[in-house]
Amino acid sequence: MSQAPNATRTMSGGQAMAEMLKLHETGPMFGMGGFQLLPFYEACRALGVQHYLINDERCGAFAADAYARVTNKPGLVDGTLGPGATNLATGLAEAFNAGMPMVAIIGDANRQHAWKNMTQEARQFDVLRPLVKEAIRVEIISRIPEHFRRAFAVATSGRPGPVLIAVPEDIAHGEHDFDAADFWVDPGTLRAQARRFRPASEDLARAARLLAKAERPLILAGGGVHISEAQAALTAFAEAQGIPVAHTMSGKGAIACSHGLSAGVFGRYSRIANDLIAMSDCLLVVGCKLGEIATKRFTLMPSGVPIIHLDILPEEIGRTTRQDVALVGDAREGLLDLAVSLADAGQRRADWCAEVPKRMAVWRESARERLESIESPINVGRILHELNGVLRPQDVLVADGGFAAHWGALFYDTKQAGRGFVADRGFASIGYGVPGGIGAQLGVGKGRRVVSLTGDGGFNMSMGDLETARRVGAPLVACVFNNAASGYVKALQHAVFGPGNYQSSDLIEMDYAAIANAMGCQGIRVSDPAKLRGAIEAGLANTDTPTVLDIVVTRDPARMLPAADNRTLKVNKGDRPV
Ligand SMILES: Cc1ncc(C[n+]2csc(CCOP(=O)(O)OP(=O)(O)O)c2C)c(N)n1
Ligand SMILES: [Mg+2]
Repeated sequence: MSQAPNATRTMSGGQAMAEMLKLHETGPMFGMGGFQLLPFYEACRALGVQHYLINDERCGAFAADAYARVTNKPGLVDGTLGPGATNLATGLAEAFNAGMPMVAIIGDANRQHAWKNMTQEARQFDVLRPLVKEAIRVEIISRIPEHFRRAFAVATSGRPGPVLIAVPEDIAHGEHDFDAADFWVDPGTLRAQARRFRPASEDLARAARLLAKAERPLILAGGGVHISEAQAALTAFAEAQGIPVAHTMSGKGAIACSHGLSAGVFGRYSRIANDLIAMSDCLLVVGCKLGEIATKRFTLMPSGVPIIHLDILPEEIGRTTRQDVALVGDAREGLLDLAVSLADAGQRRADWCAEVPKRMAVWRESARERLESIESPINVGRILHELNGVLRPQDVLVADGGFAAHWGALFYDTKQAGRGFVADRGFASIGYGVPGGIGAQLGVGKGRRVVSLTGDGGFNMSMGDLETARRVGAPLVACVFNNAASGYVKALQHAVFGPGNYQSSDLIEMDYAAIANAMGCQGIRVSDPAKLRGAIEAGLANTDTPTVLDIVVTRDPARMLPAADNRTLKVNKGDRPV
């Protein structure tokens, strides 16, 4: 009996790529074209796959990263052969270190002529390989559907991360009779967290025993809580067990900052959390790498106190800090499992929990001078104070890689659990504020507003993409901390080498409001702290164009940091460095 041949679909490699993206129900893609991927661009147009031109591929990767942070859907970015591809490096490193799902497509040389001094050729695959979770080069056109499924599966499962797909020109432009049945997707891999798994039962039992007998336990929450969408489970667990929650910069919003059990950020900067760590008799670390900043360069975690570490990546546990119990699994599932193993203990620990609002009130009093400062140039603390007053629970604050993120982490209060604070702490590059704001704003939609904080140096790096923000209809409000300096660097030079000893850390004072206005955006310069709130409100009220608030902040390098940076303290041999 003759068998009917499988139905085929004749299409270009580029068409097959766009078709696979459409099937994966992806959000917007950011990129800049070149010859190699043109059939893919044409297919995106024809199929209605949303694609936005960006003015710098690094910004494209940042926008994709921020989009992924607020949606947990893979961010999408592309770059053309050569400089387009290599420009992705910083953004890929961010997504890799932060565990953000991303699919990055790069054009590659036509294999008929590759490595014969083709224009724009370089060992780009080798450059990007260490910065991604998986790198796939398409060598056989018929395998495009399989490779795209694989890319989404890798990007969204385990610790999510970026996946690189390199597509040679002849593959993108070539035609093939694809097997129609090969155009399918696994619906379990459209977004993170895919493929959840739970910790081993004997490890859960050991963890539950330690927690049950603890009198002053503390949860240390990292960005993994957001990737796992474990915020509700974590809040319920903390309430039922009577356990305060401290968070890293990426973990802000694991529990609402306004919640009575929120102890704020821990690590290099802290309100009360570092003190609570010192007082605690059992630490439960959830979805957190315990890296340099979270641990104050590996000095913060007390010895002799039991530590339970729940993480989806087994090899991350114990990497920086000794632990007593390793719980390998998804944060949400692990917390739900722990919850059923433990009797409620909220009442028993009421005194311990009461420490949090009590200490927080003392901290707030000590911070009042910065939060309510009337000084001009403006104190950055005052900006955060106004944002705390104006932003709604569903809004998102994005922070650039410099000290904007540190001020934001320390002083900003989220009003509901969730990723309401987005900071590029995977790689901490400056230049994230504008593109991160674009990606976040497109991710959350216009009903929610996005404010981004950036230094003038970071803004200088990426202000070309204000044009993108305007074109794609992302009305973010970018607050530029205008200190006419590479401020973090100047502040560190001040602390380490002494007043006056600054090298290559001054900038010309620019009028960013005028620049924004000239770019067709709303620009407002603010030098009077009393006018801050009105300016922020004017920005939020404008959903037609992006807004730039050019905020003149302190020029004094002794007062730029939110608190002392432990790396600058003079240390004598034998002393602890903090
Ligand atoms: C791409 C990149 N280069 C250098 C750094 C090191 N760095 C950290 S903060 C900072 C100062 C940035 O200046 P600005 O954006 O004006 O922020 P400010 O600290 O003045 O608020 C620098 C250079 C970095 N994080 N990223
Ligand atoms: Mg600056």
